[in-house]
Amino acid sequence: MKAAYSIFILVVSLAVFGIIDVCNAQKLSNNFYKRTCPRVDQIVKEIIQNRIRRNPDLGAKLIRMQFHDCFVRGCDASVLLDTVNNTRAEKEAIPNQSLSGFDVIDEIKTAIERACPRVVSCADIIALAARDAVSAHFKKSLWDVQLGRRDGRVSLATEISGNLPGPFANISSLIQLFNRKGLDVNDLVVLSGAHTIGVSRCGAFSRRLYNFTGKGDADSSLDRTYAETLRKQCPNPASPTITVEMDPGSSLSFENHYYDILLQNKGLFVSDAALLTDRNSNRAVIRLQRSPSSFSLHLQNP
Ligand code: HEM
Ligand SMILES: *[C@@H]1O[C@H](CO)[C@@H](O)[C@H](O)[C@H]1NC(C)=O
Ligand SMILES: *[C@@H]1O[C@H](CO)[C@@H](O)[C@H](O)[C@H]1NC(C)=O
Ligand SMILES: *[C@@H]1O[C@H](CO)[C@@H](O)[C@H](O)[C@H]1NC(C)=O
Ligand SMILES: CC(=O)N[C@H]1CO[C@H](CO)[C@@H](O)[C@@H]1O
Repeated sequence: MKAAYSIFILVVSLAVFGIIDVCNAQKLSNNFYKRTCPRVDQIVKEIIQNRIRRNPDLGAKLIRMQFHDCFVRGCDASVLLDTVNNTRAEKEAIPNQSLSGFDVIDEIKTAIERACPRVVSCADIIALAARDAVSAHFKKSLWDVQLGRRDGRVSLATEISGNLPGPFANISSLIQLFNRKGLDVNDLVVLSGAHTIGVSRCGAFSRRLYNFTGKGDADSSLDRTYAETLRKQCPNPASPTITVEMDPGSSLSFENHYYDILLQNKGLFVSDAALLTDRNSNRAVIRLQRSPSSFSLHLQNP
């Protein structure tokens, strides 16, 4: 139950802190568009519901997009901008090559512009769409989204590094990068719980399977049986087009199962496994794992 609430509160804090601290100190509110675009919530919800039927994995795509947006220049939709004048945009950077869902945001933006032109920011649309897509398999919204983010005009591929952690990040650099956004160790552990949904390409972790220290070995912090399974799924280190579920068998359900996996040494990335290597983050993992009722059960029977 605690896990449910923490995930709930902290996913929101990602959205909120991103703008208050990093962006333009604009105050967010629950009724930001009450007069100027009262149907904004409804428009987003309808389009997401339509899309989810064809793409049940849309929640994973959009919450990851929000994470990438918020960690570079605050939650300002800079992740959506295209390259102009040969200055490569965030989209072009390697971590973004596996982002998707841009067409969904475009569809929503088009519908909203028709209803209330030039009022609603793309950053708010990303936040609402991510919430609604993750919540789609539940009977109600999993968290509140406050609105009022303003869009930026700058997007630089060079700003990914130093802001977004990579899958081989150790615990000290994870803590440092999150700290820079006003997020603490507990926030790091809770937000990493988003890896309970979605997939990863082999390339983001296969070094752990084949040649971790340069001696043709596997990462000893990874469960050996699980490593064997992963080698079968990713038969060569690059396997660029193959993806695997990050929370096997449960990658469409948003609950605290990620922490079970972590404690069995089956976290997929070095950055997942790293959460066990620090006293405070380890404690947070155990606390979240012990939560008796799963996220979804709790929310369906409040
Ligand atoms: C703590 C640092 C984090 C690292 C190092 C990290 C890294 C990654 C990587 C490497 C992938 C796979 C991408 C690929 O296939 O190439 C991934 C996927 C994903 N990440 Fe993270 N991530 C982090 C935190 C987060 C956070 C805070 C969220 C959201 C709140 C998030 C949500 C997701 C989701 C949902 C996916 C699956 C996307 C899909 O199915 O397409 N991650 N992450
Ligand atoms: C791109 O370059 C053109 C021509 O040099 C210039 O007029 C325009 O302002 C530039 N656009 C941006 C976004 O920098
Ligand atoms: C963690 O990673 C950072 C950045 O790659 C590196 O500078 C640092 O030495 C690493 N820390 C440990 C304890 O391995
Ligand atoms: C493993 O890594 C080492 C050091 O980087 C390299 O010399 C070696 O060729 C690699 N082995 C394989 C099988 O790729
Ligand atoms: C979604 C997206 O824009 N992906 C881009 C990521 O970067 C590569 C390489 O620069 C582009 O080809 C992709 O289009």
